[in-house]
Amino acid sequence: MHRVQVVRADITTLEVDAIVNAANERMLGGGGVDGAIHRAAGPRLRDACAQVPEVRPGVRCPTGEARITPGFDLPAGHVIHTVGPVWHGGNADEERLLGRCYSRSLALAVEYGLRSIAFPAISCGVFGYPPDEAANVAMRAIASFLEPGADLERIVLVAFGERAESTLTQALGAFGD
Ligand code: AR6
Repeated sequence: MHRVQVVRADITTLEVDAIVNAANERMLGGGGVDGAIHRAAGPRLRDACAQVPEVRPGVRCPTGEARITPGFDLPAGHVIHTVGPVWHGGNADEERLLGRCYSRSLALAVEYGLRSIAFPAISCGVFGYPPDEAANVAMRAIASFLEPGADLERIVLVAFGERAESTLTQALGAFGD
């Protein structure tokens, strides 16, 4: 896991090939990190999102999947939009769906030839996923993705605050190097 690091930051400031957005299925913006990314990327991001085809009415990106757009005014070249599960107590397939957010986002990054990617704590805000459990899911998904030797050079887990930083650092530490 030497390619994985925890960084305390506002994800919209990071100079990486892609930042991941914790979006919703409509993909037209929202609150939390989604709102911050849309504000920093400028209105062209919403236009690009609107052009992503709907898979069913009102759904551009189903929960557990990912879509990619340019980053426009962001320092990051791309935004990978993924939709985490809403926490319903842990027995509603949340863990599998959250893991898929990470693996699908990483797969898209590799497909586009990207070398660095930064993730926020998907589902850990409005969607209510317990941050310590989510951090372990994230590490497991990343570790199993990296095993086959994917080309990614740098995977950043963004901590938005001190508590998030210690949660993520602890989860990463449990995986060793
Ligand atoms: N940089 C990094 N992390 C951030 C930032 C930032 N600028 N701002 C917030 N976070 P949330 P969710 C952290 O609620 O739970 C939206 O309305 C925040 O502290 O943004 O997946 C969407 O449109 C938290 O740890 O995403 C969806 O409807 C984490 O990002 C819904 O919220 C995720 O919090 C998605 O909910």
